[in-house]
Amino acid sequence: MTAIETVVDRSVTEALETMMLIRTFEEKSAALRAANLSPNMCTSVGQEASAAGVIKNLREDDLILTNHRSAGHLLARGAEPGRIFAEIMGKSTGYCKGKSGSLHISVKELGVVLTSTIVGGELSLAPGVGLSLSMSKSDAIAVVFFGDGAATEGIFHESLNLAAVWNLPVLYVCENNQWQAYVHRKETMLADHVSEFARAYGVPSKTVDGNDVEVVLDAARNAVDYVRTMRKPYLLETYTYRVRGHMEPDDQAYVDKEELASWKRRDPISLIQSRLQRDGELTQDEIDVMWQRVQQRVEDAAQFALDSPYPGFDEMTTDVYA
Ligand SMILES: Cc1ncc(C[n+]2csc(CCOP(=O)(O)OP(=O)(O)O)c2C)c(N)n1
Ligand SMILES: [Mg+2]
Repeated sequence: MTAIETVVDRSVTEALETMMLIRTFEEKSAALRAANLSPNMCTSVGQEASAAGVIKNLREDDLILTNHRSAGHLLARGAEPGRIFAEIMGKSTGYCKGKSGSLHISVKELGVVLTSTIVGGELSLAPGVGLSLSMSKSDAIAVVFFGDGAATEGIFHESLNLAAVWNLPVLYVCENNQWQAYVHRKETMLADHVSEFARAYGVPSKTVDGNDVEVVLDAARNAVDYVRTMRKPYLLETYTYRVRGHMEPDDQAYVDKEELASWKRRDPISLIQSRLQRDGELTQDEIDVMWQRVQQRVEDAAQFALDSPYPGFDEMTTDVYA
Protein backbone atom coordinates (compact mmCIF):
# COMPACT_ATOMS: atom_id res chain seq x y z
CA MET A 1 0.00 0.00 0.00
CA THR A 2 1.37 3.45 -0.92
CA ALA A 3 1.51 6.39 1.46
CA ILE A 4 -1.31 8.11 -0.45
CA GLU A 5 -3.59 5.06 -0.18
CA THR A 6 -2.94 4.88 3.57
CA VAL A 7 -4.08 8.49 3.97
CA VAL A 8 -7.21 7.89 1.91
CA ASP A 9 -8.12 4.75 3.85
CA ARG A 10 -7.73 6.50 7.19
CA SER A 11 -9.93 9.35 6.00
CA VAL A 12 -12.65 6.83 5.04
CA THR A 13 -12.51 5.12 8.44
CA GLU A 14 -12.59 8.50 10.18
CA ALA A 15 -15.54 9.52 8.03
CA LEU A 16 -17.32 6.28 8.99
CA GLU A 17 -16.89 7.05 12.69
CA THR A 18 -18.17 10.59 12.11
CA MET A 19 -21.22 9.13 10.35
CA MET A 20 -21.79 6.75 13.28
CA LEU A 21 -21.57 9.71 15.66
CA ILE A 22 -24.10 11.73 13.63
CA ARG A 23 -26.52 8.77 13.40
CA THR A 24 -26.28 8.04 17.12
CA PHE A 25 -26.64 11.70 18.04
CA GLU A 26 -29.69 12.20 15.81
CA GLU A 27 -31.44 9.07 17.07
CA LYS A 28 -30.77 10.08 20.67
CA SER A 29 -32.11 13.54 19.89
CA ALA A 30 -35.31 12.02 18.52
CA ALA A 31 -35.59 9.76 21.57
CA LEU A 32 -35.15 12.73 23.93
CA ARG A 33 -37.87 14.58 22.00
CA ALA A 34 -40.19 11.56 22.19
CA ALA A 35 -39.65 11.48 25.97
CA ASN A 36 -40.46 15.24 26.16
CA LEU A 37 -36.95 15.97 27.43
CA SER A 38 -36.05 18.08 24.39
CA PRO A 39 -37.96 20.26 21.90
CA ASN A 40 -38.77 19.61 18.23
CA MET A 41 -35.77 19.33 15.93
CA CYS A 42 -34.81 18.17 12.43
CA THR A 43 -32.54 15.12 12.02
CA SER A 44 -30.24 14.24 9.14
CA VAL A 45 -30.52 10.45 9.43
CA GLY A 46 -29.69 8.97 6.01
CA GLN A 47 -27.63 12.01 4.96
CA GLU A 48 -24.54 11.41 7.11
CA ALA A 49 -22.20 10.70 4.18
CA SER A 50 -22.77 14.19 2.81
CA ALA A 51 -21.79 16.01 6.01
CA ALA A 52 -18.83 13.73 6.77
CA GLY A 53 -17.55 13.52 3.19
CA VAL A 54 -17.59 17.25 2.54
CA ILE A 55 -16.40 18.55 5.91
CA LYS A 56 -13.48 16.08 6.16
CA ASN A 57 -11.98 17.98 3.20
CA LEU A 58 -12.03 21.40 4.84
CA ARG A 59 -9.26 23.28 6.55
CA GLU A 60 -9.61 24.79 10.01
CA ASP A 61 -9.84 28.33 8.62
CA ASP A 62 -12.62 27.51 6.14
CA LEU A 63 -16.04 28.88 7.07
CA ILE A 64 -19.39 27.04 7.08
CA LEU A 65 -22.97 28.23 6.69
CA THR A 66 -25.75 25.71 7.10
CA ASN A 67 -29.50 25.22 7.44
CA HIS A 68 -32.04 23.87 9.94
CA ARG A 69 -30.66 20.30 9.52
CA SER A 70 -27.25 21.26 10.90
CA ALA A 71 -26.30 18.87 13.71
CA GLY A 72 -24.47 16.54 11.30
CA HIS A 73 -22.45 19.43 9.90
CA LEU A 74 -21.55 20.64 13.38
CA LEU A 75 -20.51 17.17 14.54
CA ALA A 76 -18.45 16.55 11.39
CA ARG A 77 -16.70 19.84 12.11
CA GLY A 78 -15.76 18.62 15.58
CA ALA A 79 -18.46 20.21 17.73
CA GLU A 80 -19.05 18.65 21.15
CA PRO A 81 -22.28 16.63 21.08
CA GLY A 82 -23.04 17.65 24.68
CA ARG A 83 -22.95 21.33 23.81
CA ILE A 84 -25.26 20.77 20.82
CA PHE A 85 -27.75 18.81 22.96
CA ALA A 86 -27.52 21.58 25.56
CA GLU A 87 -28.18 24.23 22.93
CA ILE A 88 -31.23 22.36 21.61
CA MET A 89 -32.56 22.11 25.19
CA GLY A 90 -31.95 25.82 25.82
CA LYS A 91 -29.29 25.19 28.49
CA SER A 92 -26.55 27.63 29.48
CA THR A 93 -23.78 25.19 28.43
CA GLY A 94 -24.98 25.18 24.81
CA TYR A 95 -22.88 26.77 22.08
CA CYS A 96 -25.04 29.92 22.13
CA LYS A 97 -25.89 29.67 25.85
CA GLY A 98 -29.26 28.18 24.94
CA LYS A 99 -30.45 31.18 22.93
CA SER A 100 -30.45 29.55 19.50
CA GLY A 101 -32.12 26.20 20.04
CA SER A 102 -31.44 23.73 17.20
CA LEU A 103 -32.22 26.21 14.46
CA HIS A 104 -29.69 29.05 14.77
CA ILE A 105 -26.49 27.54 16.18
CA SER A 106 -23.28 29.30 15.29
CA VAL A 107 -19.86 28.30 16.64
CA LYS A 108 -17.20 30.91 16.06
CA GLU A 109 -14.26 28.73 17.15
CA LEU A 110 -15.24 26.08 14.58
CA GLY A 111 -15.86 28.57 11.78
CA VAL A 112 -19.58 27.82 11.71
CA VAL A 113 -20.89 31.26 10.85
CA LEU A 114 -24.56 30.44 10.81
CA THR A 115 -27.34 27.90 11.06
CA SER A 116 -30.35 29.42 9.31
CA THR A 117 -33.89 28.23 9.79
CA ILE A 118 -35.07 30.74 7.21
CA VAL A 119 -34.90 28.43 4.20
CA GLY A 120 -32.29 29.99 1.90
CA GLY A 121 -31.04 32.40 4.59
CA GLU A 122 -27.67 30.67 4.50
CA LEU A 123 -27.57 31.24 0.72
CA SER A 124 -28.23 34.95 1.12
CA LEU A 125 -25.21 35.37 3.41
CA ALA A 126 -22.76 33.04 1.64
CA PRO A 127 -21.56 35.55 -1.00
CA GLY A 128 -20.87 38.07 1.77
CA VAL A 129 -18.77 35.54 3.66
CA GLY A 130 -16.96 34.68 0.42
CA LEU A 131 -16.37 38.37 -0.26
CA SER A 132 -14.92 38.93 3.21
CA LEU A 133 -12.46 36.05 2.60
CA SER A 134 -11.47 37.57 -0.76
CA MET A 135 -10.99 41.01 0.75
CA SER A 136 -8.83 39.62 3.55
CA LYS A 137 -6.59 37.93 0.94
CA SER A 138 -7.08 34.62 2.71
CA ASP A 139 -7.10 31.42 0.67
CA ALA A 140 -9.76 29.97 2.97
CA ILE A 141 -13.14 29.17 1.41
CA ALA A 142 -16.78 29.39 2.46
CA VAL A 143 -18.99 26.32 2.25
CA VAL A 144 -22.75 26.66 2.27
CA PHE A 145 -25.02 23.66 2.87
CA PHE A 146 -28.62 23.99 1.69
CA GLY A 147 -31.50 21.77 0.63
CA ASP A 148 -33.29 21.06 -2.62
CA GLY A 149 -36.19 23.16 -1.27
CA ALA A 150 -33.91 26.18 -0.85
CA ALA A 151 -32.74 25.65 -4.45
CA THR A 152 -36.27 26.37 -5.68
CA GLU A 153 -36.20 29.81 -4.04
CA GLY A 154 -35.10 32.96 -5.85
CA ILE A 155 -32.31 33.62 -3.36
CA PHE A 156 -30.43 30.49 -4.51
CA HIS A 157 -30.23 31.92 -8.04
CA GLU A 158 -29.21 35.40 -6.87
CA SER A 159 -26.57 33.97 -4.55
CA LEU A 160 -25.02 31.70 -7.19
CA ASN A 161 -25.09 34.40 -9.85
CA LEU A 162 -23.42 36.96 -7.58
CA ALA A 163 -20.74 34.48 -6.49
CA ALA A 164 -20.04 33.72 -10.16
CA VAL A 165 -19.92 37.35 -11.30
CA TRP A 166 -17.74 38.46 -8.37
CA ASN A 167 -15.49 35.35 -8.42
CA LEU A 168 -16.23 34.44 -4.80
CA PRO A 169 -14.64 31.38 -3.14
CA VAL A 170 -17.90 29.68 -2.17
CA LEU A 171 -18.57 25.96 -2.35
CA TYR A 172 -22.32 25.42 -2.69
CA VAL A 173 -23.36 22.01 -1.35
CA CYS A 174 -26.95 21.11 -2.14
CA GLU A 175 -28.12 18.17 -0.04
CA ASN A 176 -30.88 16.93 -2.29
CA ASN A 177 -32.72 14.69 0.16
CA GLN A 178 -35.89 14.44 -1.96
CA TRP A 179 -38.05 16.26 0.62
CA GLN A 180 -38.95 19.86 1.32
CA ALA A 181 -40.70 19.58 4.67
CA TYR A 182 -43.85 17.56 3.84
CA VAL A 183 -43.66 18.15 0.07
CA HIS A 184 -41.82 15.76 -2.24
CA ARG A 185 -39.16 17.34 -4.45
CA LYS A 186 -40.97 16.10 -7.56
CA GLU A 187 -43.86 18.48 -6.77
CA THR A 188 -41.67 21.58 -6.94
CA MET A 189 -38.91 20.84 -9.50
CA LEU A 190 -39.05 19.37 -12.98
CA ALA A 191 -35.33 18.61 -13.02
CA ASP A 192 -33.99 15.77 -10.89
CA HIS A 193 -30.74 17.54 -10.22
CA VAL A 194 -30.07 20.98 -8.78
CA SER A 195 -26.59 20.85 -10.32
CA GLU A 196 -28.22 21.53 -13.71
CA PHE A 197 -29.16 25.06 -12.58
CA ALA A 198 -25.50 26.01 -12.10
CA ARG A 199 -24.65 25.81 -15.80
CA ALA A 200 -26.82 28.84 -16.52
CA TYR A 201 -24.59 30.94 -14.26
CA GLY A 202 -21.31 29.58 -15.64
CA VAL A 203 -20.62 27.69 -12.43
CA PRO A 204 -19.15 24.17 -12.66
CA SER A 205 -21.18 21.56 -10.84
CA LYS A 206 -21.56 17.88 -10.19
CA THR A 207 -24.17 15.54 -8.76
CA VAL A 208 -22.82 12.61 -6.78
CA ASP A 209 -24.23 9.63 -4.89
CA GLY A 210 -24.66 11.30 -1.52
CA ASN A 211 -25.01 7.93 0.23
CA ASP A 212 -21.54 6.75 -0.76
CA VAL A 213 -19.06 8.48 1.51
CA GLU A 214 -16.05 7.53 -0.61
CA VAL A 215 -17.66 9.17 -3.63
CA VAL A 216 -18.51 12.27 -1.59
CA LEU A 217 -14.99 12.47 -0.11
CA ASP A 218 -13.50 12.31 -3.58
CA ALA A 219 -15.89 14.77 -5.24
CA ALA A 220 -15.62 17.21 -2.34
CA ARG A 221 -11.82 17.07 -2.45
CA ASN A 222 -11.90 18.14 -6.10
CA ALA A 223 -14.57 20.77 -5.47
CA VAL A 224 -12.69 22.26 -2.49
CA ASP A 225 -9.44 22.33 -4.51
CA TYR A 226 -11.21 24.11 -7.36
CA VAL A 227 -12.74 26.80 -5.14
CA ARG A 228 -9.52 27.28 -3.15
CA THR A 229 -7.22 27.62 -6.15
CA MET A 230 -9.53 29.29 -8.70
CA ARG A 231 -11.27 31.60 -6.17
CA LYS A 232 -14.56 30.87 -7.93
CA PRO A 233 -17.78 29.13 -6.87
CA TYR A 234 -18.60 25.46 -7.47
CA LEU A 235 -21.83 23.56 -6.85
CA LEU A 236 -21.71 20.02 -5.50
CA GLU A 237 -25.02 18.19 -5.20
CA THR A 238 -25.17 15.22 -2.85
CA TYR A 239 -28.12 13.11 -3.94
CA THR A 240 -29.50 11.44 -0.85
CA TYR A 241 -32.61 10.82 1.24
CA ARG A 242 -34.06 12.08 4.50
CA VAL A 243 -34.94 8.83 6.23
CA ARG A 244 -36.70 10.23 9.33
CA GLY A 245 -39.45 12.84 9.32
CA HIS A 246 -39.04 16.52 8.56
CA MET A 247 -39.09 17.44 12.23
CA GLU A 248 -39.36 15.24 15.29
CA PRO A 249 -41.91 13.94 16.02
CA ASP A 250 -43.25 12.97 12.56
CA ASP A 251 -45.17 9.77 11.70
CA GLN A 252 -44.19 10.09 7.99
CA ALA A 253 -47.75 9.16 6.95
CA TYR A 254 -47.17 11.23 3.77
CA VAL A 255 -44.12 9.18 2.69
CA ASP A 256 -44.26 6.49 -0.02
CA LYS A 257 -43.32 3.32 1.89
CA GLU A 258 -41.61 1.70 -1.10
CA GLU A 259 -39.48 4.74 -1.81
CA LEU A 260 -38.43 4.93 1.84
CA ALA A 261 -37.62 1.20 1.94
CA SER A 262 -35.55 1.38 -1.24
CA TRP A 263 -33.41 4.21 0.16
CA LYS A 264 -33.05 2.41 3.50
CA ARG A 265 -31.54 -0.50 1.57
CA ARG A 266 -28.83 1.97 0.49
CA ASP A 267 -28.06 3.12 4.01
CA PRO A 268 -24.81 5.12 3.82
CA ILE A 269 -23.33 3.62 6.98
CA SER A 270 -24.10 -0.03 6.12
CA LEU A 271 -22.74 0.58 2.63
CA ILE A 272 -19.29 1.71 3.74
CA GLN A 273 -19.09 -0.74 6.65
CA SER A 274 -19.66 -3.71 4.31
CA ARG A 275 -17.16 -2.37 1.78
CA LEU A 276 -14.44 -1.85 4.38
CA GLN A 277 -15.08 -5.33 5.79
CA ARG A 278 -15.04 -6.91 2.33
CA ASP A 279 -11.75 -5.18 1.52
CA GLY A 280 -10.19 -6.33 4.80
CA GLU A 281 -9.84 -2.73 6.07
CA LEU A 282 -11.98 -3.29 9.18
CA THR A 283 -13.18 -6.36 11.09
CA GLN A 284 -16.62 -6.74 12.67
CA ASP A 285 -14.97 -6.41 16.09
CA GLU A 286 -13.37 -3.11 15.11
CA ILE A 287 -16.71 -1.85 13.81
CA ASP A 288 -18.40 -2.88 17.08
CA VAL A 289 -15.77 -0.98 19.07
CA MET A 290 -16.40 2.14 16.97
CA TRP A 291 -20.17 1.91 17.62
CA GLN A 292 -19.60 1.41 21.35
CA ARG A 293 -17.29 4.42 21.45
CA VAL A 294 -19.80 6.77 19.79
CA GLN A 295 -22.72 5.39 21.81
CA GLN A 296 -20.90 6.05 25.07
CA ARG A 297 -19.95 9.52 23.87
CA VAL A 298 -23.54 10.37 22.93
CA GLU A 299 -24.99 8.98 26.19
CA ASP A 300 -22.49 11.04 28.22
CA ALA A 301 -23.27 14.09 26.08
CA ALA A 302 -27.03 13.77 26.60
CA GLN A 303 -26.53 13.41 30.35
CA PHE A 304 -24.28 16.48 30.39
CA ALA A 305 -27.01 18.49 28.68
CA LEU A 306 -29.80 17.16 30.89
CA ASP A 307 -27.76 17.99 34.02
CA SER A 308 -26.85 21.48 32.79
CA PRO A 309 -28.65 24.53 34.19
CA TYR A 310 -30.87 26.90 32.22
CA PRO A 311 -29.40 30.38 31.76
CA GLY A 312 -30.18 32.90 34.48
CA PHE A 313 -32.34 36.01 33.91
CA ASP A 314 -29.14 38.11 33.75
CA GLU A 315 -28.33 36.31 30.46
CA MET A 316 -31.56 37.42 28.78
CA THR A 317 -30.15 40.58 27.22
CA THR A 318 -26.54 39.49 26.58
CA ASP A 319 -25.30 38.60 23.08
CA VAL A 320 -28.54 39.74 21.45
CA TYR A 321 -28.86 42.44 18.86
CA ALA A 322 -31.22 45.28 19.68
C1 LIG B 1 -38.38 31.10 3.99
C2 LIG B 1 -38.98 29.89 4.64
N1 LIG B 1 -40.05 29.30 4.06
C3 LIG B 1 -40.60 28.17 4.63
C4 LIG B 1 -40.06 27.66 5.78
C5 LIG B 1 -40.65 26.38 6.41
N2 LIG B 1 -39.72 25.27 6.12
C6 LIG B 1 -38.80 24.87 7.03
S1 LIG B 1 -37.81 23.65 6.44
C7 LIG B 1 -38.63 23.62 4.97
C8 LIG B 1 -38.21 22.68 3.88
C9 LIG B 1 -36.85 22.96 3.36
O1 LIG B 1 -36.51 21.97 2.41
P1 LIG B 1 -35.02 21.81 1.96
O2 LIG B 1 -34.44 23.13 1.65
O3 LIG B 1 -35.01 20.78 0.90
O4 LIG B 1 -34.27 21.29 3.27
P2 LIG B 1 -34.49 19.92 4.04
O5 LIG B 1 -35.51 20.20 5.11
O6 LIG B 1 -34.96 18.89 3.08
O7 LIG B 1 -33.18 19.58 4.64
C10 LIG B 1 -39.65 24.58 4.95
C11 LIG B 1 -40.54 24.81 3.80
C12 LIG B 1 -38.96 28.34 6.36
N3 LIG B 1 -38.39 27.89 7.48
N4 LIG B 1 -38.42 29.42 5.75
MG1 LIG C 1 -34.76 18.72 1.00
